[in-house]
Amino acid sequence: SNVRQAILDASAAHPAPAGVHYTYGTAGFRMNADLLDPVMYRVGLLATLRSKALGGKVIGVMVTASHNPVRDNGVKLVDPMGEMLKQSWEGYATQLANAQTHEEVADLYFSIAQECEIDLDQSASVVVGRDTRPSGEALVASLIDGLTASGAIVTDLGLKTTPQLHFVTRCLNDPSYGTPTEEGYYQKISDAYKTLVAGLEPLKITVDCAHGVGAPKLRDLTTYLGDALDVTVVNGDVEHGILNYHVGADFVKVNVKQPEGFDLAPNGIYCSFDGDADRIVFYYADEAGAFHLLDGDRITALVGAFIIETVRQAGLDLQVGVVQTAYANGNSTHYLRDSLQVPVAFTQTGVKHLHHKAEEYDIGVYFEANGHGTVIFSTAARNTIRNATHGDAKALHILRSLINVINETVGDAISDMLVVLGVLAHRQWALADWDALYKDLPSRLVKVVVGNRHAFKTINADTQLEEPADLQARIDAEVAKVSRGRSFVRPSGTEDVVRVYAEAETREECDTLAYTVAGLVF
Ligand code: 16G
Ligand code: ZN
Repeated sequence: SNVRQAILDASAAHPAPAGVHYTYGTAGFRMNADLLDPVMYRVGLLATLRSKALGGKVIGVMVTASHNPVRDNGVKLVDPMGEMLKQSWEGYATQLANAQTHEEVADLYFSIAQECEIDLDQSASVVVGRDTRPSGEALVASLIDGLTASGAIVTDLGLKTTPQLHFVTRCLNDPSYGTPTEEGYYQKISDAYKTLVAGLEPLKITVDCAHGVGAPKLRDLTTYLGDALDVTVVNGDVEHGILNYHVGADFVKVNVKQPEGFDLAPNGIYCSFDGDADRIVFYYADEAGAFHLLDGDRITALVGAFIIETVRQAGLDLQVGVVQTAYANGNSTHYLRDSLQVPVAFTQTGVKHLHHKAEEYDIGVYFEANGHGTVIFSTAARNTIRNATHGDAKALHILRSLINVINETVGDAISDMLVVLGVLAHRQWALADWDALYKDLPSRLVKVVVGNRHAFKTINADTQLEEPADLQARIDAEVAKVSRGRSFVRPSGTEDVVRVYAEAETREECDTLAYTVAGLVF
């Protein structure tokens, strides 16, 4: 057919390197940018198929490698409501990426269509965004080659944060969510923030943008926010190849220290985004100059507690629940469950798992410890909040504005920043007050390089190992030796390592546990 010939012809310009195996994992495809050209072309073909499979709904494609170094890049697909690509399609992505010849690429295009009973005459529509990586433009061009060869209507949005791309994708398919443009995004969340904090003292924040796309986008947002918030953007050099270098949310969370590039004034409000602005962590220095990190667990505690209280004040009968992963500090779970009496569920690591679980509540709050997360409202909850006629007017006002500050499609550093600041403004809290909600148990995360990380199989939301046999029993024996001990081992989904996590009552016990378990794994 003509389409087959077009796919073959265009594929010839995107030859695959020999001996590289590609995997569509939790973060899509992600690796050294030099290896990604053929992958981009083929992802273009798959995005067309995905759109056709869903009756022509708009699919999103984001080109980014998030917090990875600037030499890397990556790509992931976004389903119509702004959620991650349906899991059963990840296998097709991997198959296409690993096809050895152009013939095989074309064959797969048609065999996937057949397997999924896709009407190839159906139109297809795809929106594309990218972060600031220098490799991004050429990779997007290759992606568009694939989209064009397979006949999709393409909208190239250029530079976007990952959450902006999710937002626009959602709005294109669901106009009730907002106007499907970057301006529509700024307008919606800035209007909502202004309403949320109306009459309160405006806050001041300094934001480390990891030398990434968050910098220009946050500057754009500030023009919409006016006097409602005083924002200083730092680490916004997107020109010199220093993306994520000693800066950004991942650097701060992993090293538990401030990013380079600026000083912390005592008791100021600071936060760091990651390279594509879908993660955020907060921090401050106290009077003595000591650094205090407020990570995703703290955001869960702050936002979860505030929402629960406000729902109760509003007199609404809505179930608020929290979702965490095994990496959540034990004392954050303790605080949520025992002090706040909130149901806490656990899932495997990876946003799609948390998001899915959060959908089981009327209002679901989820943040990974690394700072990726959001709050989602069921349709029923949304209607209840919108239509309530009795109940405390102020509490209802807060909930109605909060819904629109939140980007429900995915964790969003810009939107999460406003949510946190909105809560702090209402509580009239400094970061030290937030920090005082509970005290973290000492914890340690260790990477272990092993022969074959796929030999490690986890169960019970990553908290236990099923394989290698016997290893879990030996870990349990070590955990039993320390007070309030907890430790688990899981293979990384993004690096060729096994991760060991440990926590315990004291720093010494925690470190002993971490290194002993790492020794068992090695
Ligand atoms: C990916 C996940 C993130 C998770 C991380 C774990 C998404 C969008 N991102 O970045 O949620 O925390 O992987 O990495 O799902 P690891 O498997 O290397 O520990
Ligand atoms: Zn990211």
